[in-house]
Amino acid sequence: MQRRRFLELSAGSLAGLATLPAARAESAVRGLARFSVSRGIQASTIKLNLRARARRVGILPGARTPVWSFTGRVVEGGSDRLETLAGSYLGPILRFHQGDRVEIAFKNRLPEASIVHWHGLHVPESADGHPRLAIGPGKTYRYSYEVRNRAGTYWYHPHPHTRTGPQVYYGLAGLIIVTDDEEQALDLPRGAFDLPLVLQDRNFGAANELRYDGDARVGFLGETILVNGRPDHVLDVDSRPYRLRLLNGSNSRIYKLEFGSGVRVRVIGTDGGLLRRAVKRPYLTLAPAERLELWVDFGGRAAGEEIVLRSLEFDGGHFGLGIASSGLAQGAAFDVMRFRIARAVNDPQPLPRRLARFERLRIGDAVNSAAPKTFSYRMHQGRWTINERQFEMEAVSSEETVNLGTMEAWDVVNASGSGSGGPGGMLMPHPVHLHGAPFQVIERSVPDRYRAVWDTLADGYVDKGWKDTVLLMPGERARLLKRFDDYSGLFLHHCHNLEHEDAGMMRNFLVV
Ligand SMILES: [Cu+2]
Repeated sequence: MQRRRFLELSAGSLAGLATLPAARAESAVRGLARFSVSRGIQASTIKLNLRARARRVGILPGARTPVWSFTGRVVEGGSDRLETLAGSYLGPILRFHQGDRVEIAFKNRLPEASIVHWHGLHVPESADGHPRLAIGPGKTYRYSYEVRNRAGTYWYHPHPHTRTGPQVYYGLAGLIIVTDDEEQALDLPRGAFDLPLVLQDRNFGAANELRYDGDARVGFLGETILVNGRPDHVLDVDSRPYRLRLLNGSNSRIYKLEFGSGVRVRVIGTDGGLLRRAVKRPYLTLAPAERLELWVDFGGRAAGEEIVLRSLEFDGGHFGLGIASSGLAQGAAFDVMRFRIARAVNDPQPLPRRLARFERLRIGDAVNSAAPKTFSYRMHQGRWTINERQFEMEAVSSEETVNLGTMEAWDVVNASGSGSGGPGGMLMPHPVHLHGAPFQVIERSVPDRYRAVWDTLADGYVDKGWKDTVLLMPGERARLLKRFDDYSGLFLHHCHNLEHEDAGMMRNFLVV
């Protein structure tokens, strides 16, 4: 009965709307389906005000849910640069063009310190949202940076030390969509056919309040799956191709995504934008903070037909350790959302054979090609560590110091279960995120004894593109090539399981 009500509410069906006050119902529908991607925006100067503040949003039937949200306003540069998602706690979508000069005044109206990180954007140290830059309640932080990234799907979220998990959980996150001239010239689905989908999991209490029962070992795993901040998400689509921009905005949950009933799906982009050519995968692995851009063809389907996007079962590697009792386990199967064919149309739009210029990095160009650095993610003496060290606000080790203008090879290793792993450190996935410019994954390996777990997810990896986050399943090793160009200063590398990060699985790197 209750579930049925959720469906009506989020589907925006007439029956559902009738149960809501008119204004709220209308905004809920807009929040679900209306995305107006502007065409042909040009690089210019953009000035925005962004606030983090408490408010209430109607998510479930009944009482509105207290959340923390980013809200924003364009001061200069055109109102189409900021798009509010009505009916969602998510912050506004920021739309940038490569070459934009961006100035953002971030005002903290939370009852605690915060700072914003522009996840995936290559920005100066002063604009990167390092925890040492966190500002207290009532204070303002001024960001200034140039958008240097390729066209792609990026995002922003808080980054204060020990409080990133709860702040993101209570609603502080938003998308950044960057375009560039190359992408604008490409015949990909646009406007209403270009849809961002932010996947998150949450737990709700009896008064519809968000319940944060994160655990420093497993992280947070919720039982209600939200898409763009809405439960039981149903999206009305035409029977034609779409571009879907997926962000895993969850604190800890990994998704293994599959579209039902033989829908043609191609991956066209990763964290750092478009691939050279589209690739096919049997399913899509999406770890916390990762993005995938898809070309999905609903062509040839009849009005009324529904396609379910599911997350399939996989081995979450937890072996029953500390899983939040109320939540779906890591690796459990569930439905994420449904697409409903609202209109049968004849509107084929073939997928371009070539998508974007793409420069493949070569290990021979790394300054340490003969001896890649190793960064080992594991539990050490009961704590989450990287090379047996925890986060310290200003500290940098010798291997964390790199020279400006060079490229390095880094081996990131999920060393669960080795040495003094301890019971809580065993077999936990770690999605590893590096700030600064994106990197490429040139190699992966896993020891035989972890192979079976790895095999349940690895066919869904997309390593051909630019990445800023790479999932390491237990025992897994990935070799990354990363350039340290443009900006010297102190940046971060860390696990993007936000509860691991908050518990210290984060370090600085210093570009000198
Ligand atoms: Cu981790």
